[in-house]
Amino acid sequence: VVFTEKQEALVKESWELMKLNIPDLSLQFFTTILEIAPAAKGMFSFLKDSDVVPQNNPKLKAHAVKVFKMTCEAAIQLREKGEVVVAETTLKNLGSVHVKKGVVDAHFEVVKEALLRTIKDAVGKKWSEEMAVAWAEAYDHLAAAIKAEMKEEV
Ligand code: HEM
Ligand code: ISQ
Repeated sequence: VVFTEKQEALVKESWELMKLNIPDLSLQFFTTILEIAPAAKGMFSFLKDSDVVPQNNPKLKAHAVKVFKMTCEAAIQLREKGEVVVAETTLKNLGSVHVKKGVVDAHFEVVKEALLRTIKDAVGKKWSEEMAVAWAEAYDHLAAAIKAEMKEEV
């Protein structure tokens, strides 16, 4: 894969802007996932006892931030070595959690779309198609690693 310095810079630059507003962005990210795929509601423990998205759930925020951060790290790795390598223990855990929750491959497209919309809102005027492509590429590689691990799980 050819992932350029420019692409890495676009991802890092937008992540720096996103960090300024983590509470709102993590909620927006999660809400957008459920807007695109309402059926996914049942998979998340944050929604166990309610129909509405909790406004201040530390676990929701922590998981959302991990998705942002891991995608950003994937971009850096793609630039540095042309591939995404997730630490073995992290990958094992993610594979097992996602299989247990009933996540399937198609859900990864939903999360990607929600991620890209969240980034677009977060960066405002700084948004570009090129920025979206860079995030999408990094995400696809990270998602591929998790999906492969999920297949090992069974
Ligand atoms: C949990 C990351 C894709 C649904 C998690 C956790 C992380 C994470 C870090 C917490 C794991 C733990 O509890 O130890 C990611 C990343 C993804 C991804 C980096 C893609 C690159 C997806 C997709 C879905 C999904 C596609 C399906 C819509 C869930 C659910 C949980 C979870 C249901 C459990 C949340 C809970 O109830 O505690 N994910 N995820 N994830 N993820 Fe993902
Ligand atoms: C877990 N996995 C993927 C995306 C998420 C978004 C918000 C909260 C938890 C998540």
